[in-house]
Amino acid sequence: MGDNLVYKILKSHLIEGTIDIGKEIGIKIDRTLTQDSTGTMAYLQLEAMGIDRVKTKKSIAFIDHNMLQQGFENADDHKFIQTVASKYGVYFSKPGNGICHQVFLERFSVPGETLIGSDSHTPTAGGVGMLAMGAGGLDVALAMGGGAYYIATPKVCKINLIGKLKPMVSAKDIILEVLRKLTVKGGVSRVFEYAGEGVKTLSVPQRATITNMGAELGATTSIFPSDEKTLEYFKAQGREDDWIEFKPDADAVYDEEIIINLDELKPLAAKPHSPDNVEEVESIGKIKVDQVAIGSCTNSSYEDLMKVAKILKDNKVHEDVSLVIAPGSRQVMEMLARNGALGDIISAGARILENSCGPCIGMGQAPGTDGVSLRTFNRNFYGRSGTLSAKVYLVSPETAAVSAISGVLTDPRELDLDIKVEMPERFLIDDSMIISPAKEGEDVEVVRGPNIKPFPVNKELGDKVEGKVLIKVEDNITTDHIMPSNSKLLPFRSNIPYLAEYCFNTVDEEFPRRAKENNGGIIVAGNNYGQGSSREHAALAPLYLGVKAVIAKSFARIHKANLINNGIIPMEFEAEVDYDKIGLLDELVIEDIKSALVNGKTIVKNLTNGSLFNVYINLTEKEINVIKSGGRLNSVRKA
Ligand code: MIC
Ligand code: SF4
Repeated sequence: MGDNLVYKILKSHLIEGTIDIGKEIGIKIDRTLTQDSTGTMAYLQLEAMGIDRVKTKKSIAFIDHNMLQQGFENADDHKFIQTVASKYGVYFSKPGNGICHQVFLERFSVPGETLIGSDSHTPTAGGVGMLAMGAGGLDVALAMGGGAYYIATPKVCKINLIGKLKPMVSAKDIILEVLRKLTVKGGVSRVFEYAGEGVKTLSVPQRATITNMGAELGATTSIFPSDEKTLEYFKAQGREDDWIEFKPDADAVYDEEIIINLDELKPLAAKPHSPDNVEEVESIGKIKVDQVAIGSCTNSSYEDLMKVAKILKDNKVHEDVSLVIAPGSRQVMEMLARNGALGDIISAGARILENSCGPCIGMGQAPGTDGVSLRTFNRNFYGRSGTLSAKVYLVSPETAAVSAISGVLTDPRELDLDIKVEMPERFLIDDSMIISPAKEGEDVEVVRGPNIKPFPVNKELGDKVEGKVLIKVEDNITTDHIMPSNSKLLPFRSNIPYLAEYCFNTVDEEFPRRAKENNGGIIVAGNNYGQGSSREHAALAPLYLGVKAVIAKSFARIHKANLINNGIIPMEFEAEVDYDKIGLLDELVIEDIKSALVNGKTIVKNLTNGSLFNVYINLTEKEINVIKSGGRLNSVRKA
C-alpha cells in the first residue's frame, strides 16, 4: 500500500510517536511564519524560552495585519518585531510587502517541507505541496527553538476533482462547495488531499485559494501535489531550484474520499454569518449591495486581480457601491501598476488599499449600519467586519467585481466576457522589502514600546478545580467572539490586560466584570468551540480573567492547543444533554483533578442544583504535564 502526500511528509519529518490515526506525533518543522498581530506574543515567548538563535531552515516575520497607525502602538510593535527578528535570526517582511500567506507562497514555499505559522491560514502553502499548519504563537516559538510540533495523526481525506471549471466559476467556488458539503466542523482531525484530473487544470494561486479556506473546515490542513503547474509557478518566481516533484504513490490509500465535479459547479456565496452557509449566487437573488471588498489571503493574487481588472475595464462601479481592493503583495500591486491593470481598476472607481489584510480583520472599511458587503475573504463571522448589523457574503473575485458594477449580487456568468489570465512567464521579483537578520544576534538591541506588557502565565495546577459558570455559549463560537479584533483592539495585541476588558464583547459585554467579581471560573460551550483564528489571545485573555477550565461539547484544534498551552483545562461533555442542565453562575467543582487528568474522565458536581455529570479530558501524557505545570512555558522552563 502506497503513501499519500500527507503520510510521505509525516514519515520524513517524524521525531516522536507512531503514525496511527488519533495518536500524538511530534514532527520536525522546517519553516515558520508569524504575522504581527500574533507575532509580538510569539516573540515575547521566544525570548522567555532563553534560546540564542532560531533553529529552523528559515523563519519569517511578516507585518500585514496591524497596519492602521492610529497611535504609536502599531509602529512600536513593528519595531519590536523587526529588532527581535534580527536578533534571533528571523527574516523580516516589512509592512507594505504583503499578506504573510501570499508572500510566503511567492517567495518562501517549498514542496515536501513542513511549515507552521501563527495564523490559521498558514495552510495556504499547501497549494505547492507543503504540509503547512496554523498554530498558536507559543507553538511557533517552540518550533523556532528547534522543538517538534505535536499533532494528533490526522485522517487523510482525498478530494477527487474531476472535470474543469466553467468560465466565471472559480477556485473560490470549489472551496465554498466543499464547505457546503462538509460544514465548518467537517474537517476536524483531517487533512484534505486534493487529487484527480481536475488538479492539473488549476494554477498554484487557485490551489492556494482552496488550501487557504480549507481552514474554515476546521481541518488540520489541506494539500495539493507539486506537479508541472507548480514548476511553472516556481520558474515564474525565479525559484525553480526550490521545486521538487511531489506526488502521492500510485496506490496511495486514503481514509475517506469525496468527489467534486468541477463541470457542475456554479458561482457560490457564503451567506451571513458563517463560511459554510453556502448557496448558489443565482438562487440567493439580486440583493442590493453597499460594499464590495476584494483581497485577503484567499483571493488577492496577480491572477485574481487581473481577472477583476478585466471585468472592471471600461466599466464604472455602481453609484451606491463602495469597492475596495487590497492586493496580496507588493509583487501583485507593482505588476498591476506596470501593466496598466491598476489604471483600469482606478478608472472604474475602486478605492485602492495597501497590500495587507485590511478589512478582512476589521482594519478599516467597516460597512454602514445594516450594510450588505460582498467580500472575497474567507470569514464572515458575526461582528468581524467591525459593524455588528452588517451582512457579509463571501464570494469569488469574479462575483465581487461583476456585482460592484451592477450594484446587486450578480452571477458573473451573466457577463459574456473572456477573462482568462495566463500565468506570467516571470513575476516581478524584488525581495528588497525582506530584511535579512543580523549575522550575529547578540549585539542587536530589541526595541520595546510602552504598549508591550508582560503576558499572563498560569500557576501550577492545584488539587481541585472549582468556580462559577461565567458564560454559557452555543455551538461554533469563534475566537473572534472570544477575543474580538477590529481597528480599535488590534493595536493592543501585546497588552493582554487591556484586551481582556473586551473578552467575549460581541456575545456578552458583562463577561469581564463577571469574571473579575467571581475571581475567575469556568466557561461552558457548545460544539466546535474556538473555531477560526489561531490567536492565543482567546486563551490569554480568559487566563488573565481567571478562567480555569472550558467545558464544551467539542473543541476546534488550534484553540484547544492554545488553552492547554496556557494551562486552561479543556473538558468535553460525555452526554450533550448535560449542557442544557447548566445555568449561568452555577457553581461547579471537580475534585482530585490530577487523577482526573490521568483517567481521562471525571465527574463534575454542580453545587447549585445538586446534579452530577461526566466529562472527558482528552489529553496526551505531554499535555497532562503541561496542564499540571500551569502551561507549556512553565513546563519547558522546568525541563
Ligand atoms: C484571521 O484571519 O482571523 C487572523 C486575524 O489572520 C487570525 C490571526 C489573528 O487573530 O491575529 C488567524 O487567522 O489566525
Ligand atoms: Fe489576514 Fe484575513 Fe488572511 Fe487572516 S484571513 S491572514 S486577517 S487576510
